[in-house]
Amino acid sequence: PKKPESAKDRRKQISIRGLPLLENVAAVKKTFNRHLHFTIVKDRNVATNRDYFSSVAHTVRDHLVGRWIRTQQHYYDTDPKRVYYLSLEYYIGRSLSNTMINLGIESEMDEALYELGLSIEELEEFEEDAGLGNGGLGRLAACFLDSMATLGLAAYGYGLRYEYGIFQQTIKDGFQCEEPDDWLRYGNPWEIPRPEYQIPVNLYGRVIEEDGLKKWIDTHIIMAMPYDTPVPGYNNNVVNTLRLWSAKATKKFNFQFFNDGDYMNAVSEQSLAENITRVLYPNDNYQEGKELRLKQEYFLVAATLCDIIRRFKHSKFGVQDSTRTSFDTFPDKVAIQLNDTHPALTIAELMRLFLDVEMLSWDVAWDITTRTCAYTNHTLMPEAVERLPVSMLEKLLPRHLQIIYEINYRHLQEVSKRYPDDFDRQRTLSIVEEGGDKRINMAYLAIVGSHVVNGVAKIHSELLKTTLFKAFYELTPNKFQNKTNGITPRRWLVLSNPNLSDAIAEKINEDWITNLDELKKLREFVNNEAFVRDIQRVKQENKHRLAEWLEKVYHVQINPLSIFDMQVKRIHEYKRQLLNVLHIITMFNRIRQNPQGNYVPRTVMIGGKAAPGYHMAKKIVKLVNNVGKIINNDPIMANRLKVIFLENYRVTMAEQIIPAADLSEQISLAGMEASGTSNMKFMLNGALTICTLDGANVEMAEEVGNDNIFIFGMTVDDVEKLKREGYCGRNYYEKNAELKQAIDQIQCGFFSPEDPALFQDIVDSLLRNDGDHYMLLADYEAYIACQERVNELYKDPHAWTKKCILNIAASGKFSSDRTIADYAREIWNVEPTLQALPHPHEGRP
Ligand code: IMP
Ligand code: B1N
Repeated sequence: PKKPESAKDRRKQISIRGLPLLENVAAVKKTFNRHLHFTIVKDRNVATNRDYFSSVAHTVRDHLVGRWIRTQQHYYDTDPKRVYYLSLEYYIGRSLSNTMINLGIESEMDEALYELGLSIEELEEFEEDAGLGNGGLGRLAACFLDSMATLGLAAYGYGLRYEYGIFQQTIKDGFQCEEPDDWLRYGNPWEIPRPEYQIPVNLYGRVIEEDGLKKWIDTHIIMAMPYDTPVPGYNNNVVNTLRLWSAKATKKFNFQFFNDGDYMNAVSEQSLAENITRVLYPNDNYQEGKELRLKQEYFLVAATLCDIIRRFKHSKFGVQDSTRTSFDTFPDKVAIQLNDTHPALTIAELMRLFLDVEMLSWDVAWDITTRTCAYTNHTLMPEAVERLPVSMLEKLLPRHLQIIYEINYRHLQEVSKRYPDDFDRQRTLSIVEEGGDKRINMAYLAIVGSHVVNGVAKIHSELLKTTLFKAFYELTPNKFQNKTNGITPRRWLVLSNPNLSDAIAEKINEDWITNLDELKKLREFVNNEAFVRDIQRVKQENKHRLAEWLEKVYHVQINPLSIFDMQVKRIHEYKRQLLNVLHIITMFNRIRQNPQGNYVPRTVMIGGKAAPGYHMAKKIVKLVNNVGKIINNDPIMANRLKVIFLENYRVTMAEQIIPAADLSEQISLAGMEASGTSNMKFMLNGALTICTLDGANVEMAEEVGNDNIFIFGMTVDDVEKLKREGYCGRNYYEKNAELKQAIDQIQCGFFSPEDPALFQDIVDSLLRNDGDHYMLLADYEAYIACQERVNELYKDPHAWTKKCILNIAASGKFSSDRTIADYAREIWNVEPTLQALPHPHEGRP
């Protein structure tokens, strides 16, 4: 096989970026040097690569500024309906390459740096990931920002500026350790602080009534300081804003101490208030129910709504003072999308502002609120549903609790009109859950307070209607919609896989970058031998590059001709990384049993973070590492089987590894994964998928055809049936000798000789009567058989690559542009457009 070329050579031959314009190259060099001098304040004798990175980032940022100001000015002039995406998470990753691509200045930057003797690839490595998210939900928000800007929507992302993002995972002796993600240590060139637009947020206090008006008094005040990050659209001169709030103590904070003259104490206590945005909660699909988390959620909601209302009032043709006094048009000018229930206090806070501040009547306020808000559900997992203790709300947000009670009272009145005397139904539909400790079901609040509720894949949206939200669906069927998730092809193809992008562009030009359905045209070339070879070559180069990197980092020799088999996602029992491990152990045992046999070689890569408090997930990490250690050091396995645990999996690593994948593992128990989005990234990058019929896998199969995807195991209906009949893991264990052997090895310490009982709890979770909620063992046999089908196909590289091409060609549906266009038309009532704004140097229209 061909050796990979140097990074520089590769970049030079990339055609999708076009040729650099010489005068632009000269300008870039000048700007770069100016920033090194005036912004970074270093000369080239002492400047380090990190300084060069900062200088490059500032140079690129300069290209955003004119467009950013112009775009915002344009919104101010034309006063379109604004779309507000509210999310506790934005999993952005790096911004340098993405910005250059969207602005179309990659080749110029490249050439200029080359002429300066620098390599942009090396410098890129100095950018920290903005890891303000846990996994799919946060990354989805980031893809949506890109698509909203690309589709010309007057959209704003609102979130929190965590000082520490998702922890850095290190593996010590096979165990996961967590280290703080101090991502702002060297500054963040993309953010602009806006201290002049700080907003006060209230917490605690009590409610009094005065002249028939409710007043929330004696509150603690914390300031919300906005930091703005530009969000460029692709090739359209649009730059939207992501506004992230940071908690700041007020001058008057702890004024008890100030009054007592205890100045030192007063100042040092300020940091307590600032804890609100200190750190991202590292849980995926799990709600912890901590007070600090509730503070984070309210802090985002309160600051954001204040900003939204300020912008609504003040919009209208060049007048500085408030011009809108009536809120009648609010739902025509404002759409608020709630990314899960995390910002669902929006419903209560909007009502509070309308009732107590703007003095609207309940009915008017409620009508405006529900027509403005829409809620996206991302999970059916019961442990992820936010149910807030009433006691906590009472203490932190007493006025909001009153309002929620009133919302529930009126809602239940409607319910009892619909279903007189059906008290059971009234209880199921209540936002307030009675019982031991009273709780507010935030999902129910979000449904009642929204005009649309959506799931994130077809099967998930159907399940919402028949399970979690059944009663609400029956009450208001028209509220329920589906919006199948998507990913941005800019980051997940153009940026991460330039060679594949080029190979595609060579055949069908570049329209697919903003219209991913165009990829369908590749079907024409599936019998074009030169094209098949091209696609094969690109994949092989990507694999070679990854193999070199893996060998360097993990000191394991990788067979670049083996199947690169990847499962990268948060470690969670429902995602069934353990099923993958059982397959690995089965392969291992087969090879040991018959070392002479002919095996299709595999390199299995598993990566992902376990929530720090999730015991079983951490054990799974340890198991993968231990299994890898035994296998990778067994000479009999040689170049036939290797197992790598990818340490500290994150957005940047995803970009690096996904283009080299042959096989994508999407093996959750049917009905558990709401959508999944890494499945889409692999498909777009020419990997084949082995999957259950869960989440968006179902629609991937629909798009590509069942012959071109490896489906195995129970369907949602099968799972239901088995649950009813009674699942017993032990039965499968007793009946299947290979399965039994694998589990026995885990149990007896084969993979943990230093501590034979180490994995007892894993084995228990699989075999105990009330264990294995995710029914791994029921799918084991089908999974192993399906993996054998994978091997068979891999033996025929030509047939394999054709299926890869058909997968790429069928992945158009999974562009987040399609997702956002659907949200725009079916929820927000705004029209997407690819029409560019004028270039900032052109005159104003
Ligand atoms: P925002 O959307 O209110 O945060 O404002 C963003 C940008 O829109 C500002 O920085 C201005 O460029 C423009 N803008 C907002 N309000 C006005 C105004 O009253 N007159 C002119 N431009 C405005
Ligand atoms: O959201 C993704 C989906 O593709 C995934 O299937 C889904 O698991 C994921 C509480 C969550 N659902 N719920 C969460 C994250 C953090 C948290 O504190 C729940 N993440 C998902 C995008 O739709």
